[in-house]
Amino acid sequence: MALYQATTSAPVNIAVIKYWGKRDTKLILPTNSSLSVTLDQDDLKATTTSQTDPSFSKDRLWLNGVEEEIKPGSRLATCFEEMRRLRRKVEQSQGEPAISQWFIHVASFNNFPTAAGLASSAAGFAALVSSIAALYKLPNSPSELSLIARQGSGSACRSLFGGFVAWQAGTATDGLDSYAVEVAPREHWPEISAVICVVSDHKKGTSSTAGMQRTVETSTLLQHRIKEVVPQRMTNITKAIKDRDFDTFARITMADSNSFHAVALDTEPPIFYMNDVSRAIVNLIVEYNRASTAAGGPLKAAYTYDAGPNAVIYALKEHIPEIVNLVSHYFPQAESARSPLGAEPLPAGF
Ligand code: 2P0
Repeated sequence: MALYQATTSAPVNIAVIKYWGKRDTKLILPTNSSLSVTLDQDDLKATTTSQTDPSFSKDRLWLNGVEEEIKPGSRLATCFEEMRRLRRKVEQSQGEPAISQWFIHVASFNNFPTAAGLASSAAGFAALVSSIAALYKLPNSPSELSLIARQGSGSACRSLFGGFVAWQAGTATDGLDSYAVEVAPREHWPEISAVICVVSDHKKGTSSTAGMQRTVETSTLLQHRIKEVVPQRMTNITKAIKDRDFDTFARITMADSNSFHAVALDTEPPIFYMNDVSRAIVNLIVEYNRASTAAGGPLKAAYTYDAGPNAVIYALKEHIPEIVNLVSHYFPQAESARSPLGAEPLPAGF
């Protein structure tokens, strides 16, 4: 029985303004700000338990029951070090017991449907940091903890919050102004939902970490995206979220997905994350929206794609059944895992 133990979980987030490119690869400082929506369904999260005890002989980590090596100087080692640094501050200023000198054991599980093909690093590093923060009873805010999760994996800093979250790129070379902030809590816009269309559950060909660095080194289009495109979109989508304006939210979301995949294509050698099925889903959503707007209605759905072929479709809850029927009709082989952002269970038979 360990002296200290804590368990917390962290959700998956899907960016609508994409993070793609680092200005500092060690500190994980991005070339542009990004913004995500948190998938707060119960079965899309990482749950992590940390323990510390004087009898432990080294830091250890298990992912879904399999032990991972914590290499010196690695992102994992940095997260452990940074959390100890925060604990030492509390020990020194408030006379708390000096447990930061003991080793830590961490066990993390993610319960994503394996076919969902969702990146696990964001939820994983966020859960790691929040569980050690709970273990150490740290007084730090989620934004302060996001500075550490960011050093595990950039997108992880956004999973310290639920709801709508911005990662402010910052300009400082020490990274102290590069952290996540809440744009709006989940309850602000409960009608928004996501449908995850699993196009392929194979591991992606080019990792995000390697791919984005190649883009930074070789893409001229990225400079335009960083300087001209993203800052305006961050402002406009933040306003759309605050106003619950789905039409603007959808336009910007789709435009930014297109822009991210365009800079991937503008990389040398080019990176293709979307495939023919991904592109067919884009066309389906474009036609679905066109039919609505032609009849004087609003945009009803927004697609977005990360570093892989799977589609995430954001829509208001009232349109979700229609969208699921549409996708299932045109892609009868596809397994569409509906993910209402609320707590509804996955419906059977999708
Ligand atoms: C995002 N992605 O904003 C973008 C969109 C993929 C496409 O964040 O090197 O796994 O660990 O900081 O966070 C994937 O990048 O990369 C990512 P590292 P990460 O969600």
